[in-house]
Amino acid sequence: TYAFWETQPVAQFKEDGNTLQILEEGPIDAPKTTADVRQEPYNLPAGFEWSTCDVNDKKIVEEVYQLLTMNYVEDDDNMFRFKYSQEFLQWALQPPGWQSEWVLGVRVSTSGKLVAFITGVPATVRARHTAISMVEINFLCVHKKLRQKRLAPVLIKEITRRVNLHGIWQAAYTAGVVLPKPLATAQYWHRSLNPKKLISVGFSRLAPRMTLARTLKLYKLPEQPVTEGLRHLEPKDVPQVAELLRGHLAQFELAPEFTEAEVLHYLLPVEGVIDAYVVEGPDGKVTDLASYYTLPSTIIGNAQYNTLKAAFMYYTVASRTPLLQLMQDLLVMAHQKGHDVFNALDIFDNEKFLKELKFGIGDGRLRYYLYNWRLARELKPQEVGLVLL
Ligand code: YNC
Ligand code: MG
Repeated sequence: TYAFWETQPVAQFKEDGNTLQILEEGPIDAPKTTADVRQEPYNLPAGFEWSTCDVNDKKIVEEVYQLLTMNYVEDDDNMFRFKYSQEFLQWALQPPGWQSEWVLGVRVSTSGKLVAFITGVPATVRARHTAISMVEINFLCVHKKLRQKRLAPVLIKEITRRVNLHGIWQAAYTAGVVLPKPLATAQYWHRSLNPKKLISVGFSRLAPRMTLARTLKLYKLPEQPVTEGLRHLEPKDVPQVAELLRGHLAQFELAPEFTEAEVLHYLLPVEGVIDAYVVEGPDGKVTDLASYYTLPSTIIGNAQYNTLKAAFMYYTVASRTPLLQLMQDLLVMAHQKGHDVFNALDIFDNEKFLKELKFGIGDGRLRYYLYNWRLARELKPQEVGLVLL
C-alpha cells in the first residue's frame, strides 16, 4: 500500500481489476482555479523551513550540488551515485518560462543547512492526442539522515501547490521505483566506451570466454565520425531542428512539444553538460540531429577512480543519415570527449540500434508517470518520446 500516493490524483493499481468502469482519458481531479489553491505553504516538521533556491547564486548552487552529490539516486547495488554538475543544474532548472519558486529546498532553521530538495520546470507534453501545459518534476532528494520521516510527501504537496498557483494541474516525472502507477516502464542499455575502466570499477564484467584484449577490440570505435556534414548545433539551426523534432516526435504517444526557444535552450551545446550535432547537407538543409547530455556518477568506495563519466542519449532524429550511422558517430563524439559509457533507454526507435551498436542491457528500469492525467492504456517503451533529465 501507498499511504501517500493513494490520496493523490494519479492512476491507481486497484483500478486494474475494475472491468465495469471504463476510465476516461484525461484529468483525474475535478477542474479547479487558482482561487481554489491553498495560499499558505504546507507545514514542515518543527525545526525546518522552506527555502527557494536561486541556482544563479554560486553559494546556493554549490549547496544543492553537495546535497545531491551525497544523497541523490544510487544504483540498486549502491556502487554508483548520480553527480549532476553545477552547470548542469543551472541549465536543467532554467529553461524558458522557469519559475524561481519551483526550485524548492528545505533547510534546518538553526543552521541553515540544506537537507531536502525538489524542482519543477514548465513544459508542454503531449499525452496521446492531448497537448498539456504541465511541469516536469525532478531532483527530489531528502538527506540520508532524514529518510523515512514522510518528508517527501510534504515536498511533493508543496511543489504541487506552487505549480497550481500558476494554473498548472499536471506533471510528468520518472523514477526508478514503482509508484501508482507507471504509464510506461523503460530499460537502460549501456554501451562501453572505456571497457577497461568499466570492468575495473565493477560497472561491467568480462564476458565468459573473453579476454580484456578481445573486449577492448570489440568496443573499439573509429577515431572520427563518418557522416559528411556532421557538426555542432548552432543557434542558426534552431528553426530547422525544431521542425525536424516536431515531425519526429509526432509519432510517439508521450512526447514534448518544443518551442524554438526550448530547442535553443535544451540543445545548444554547453561544455560538459549538453552536446548536440546536426548534419548539414550541401544545400544548407539540416537533415539530422543527434545529442546526449553528460551526467557523471560518483564511484562509491573505489580507491582508483572517483567518477564514472557517462553520456545519456537525448533527442536524436535521423531523417537522411541512417540511424545506425548517426548513433555510431554520436558514440564516437562521446568517446572523444572522454566518456566511459553511453547510456540509452529502450524508448523512441532505439531498439533499432541498441544491439547492433553493442549496447548491453542494464538492470536499471525507469518508470514514467503523469500526475493528474489518466491514459486509457499503458504505453510500450517504444511509444515514449520523452526524455527527462
Ligand atoms: C519517488 N522517487 O512511496 P507512499 S525521482 C515519488 N518519487 O509514499 P518519505 C516517492 N514518491 O508509498 P524518503 C519516491 N520515492 O506512502 C519514494 N516515494 O504513498 C514515496 N532518495 O516518503 C514513497 N530521488 O519521506 C512514500 O521517504 C513516500 O525519506 C515516503 O524520501 C524519498 O526526482 C526520497 O531517489 C526519494 O532522496 C526523497 O528516498 C529519498 O525515503 C531520496 O518517508 C534518493 O514517498 C534520491 C531519489 C528521486 C528521484 C524524482 C521525481 C520525483 C517525482 C515526485 C512526484 C511529483 C508529483 C507531481 C507534483 C507536481 C504536480 C503538479 C501540478
Ligand atoms: Mg523523510
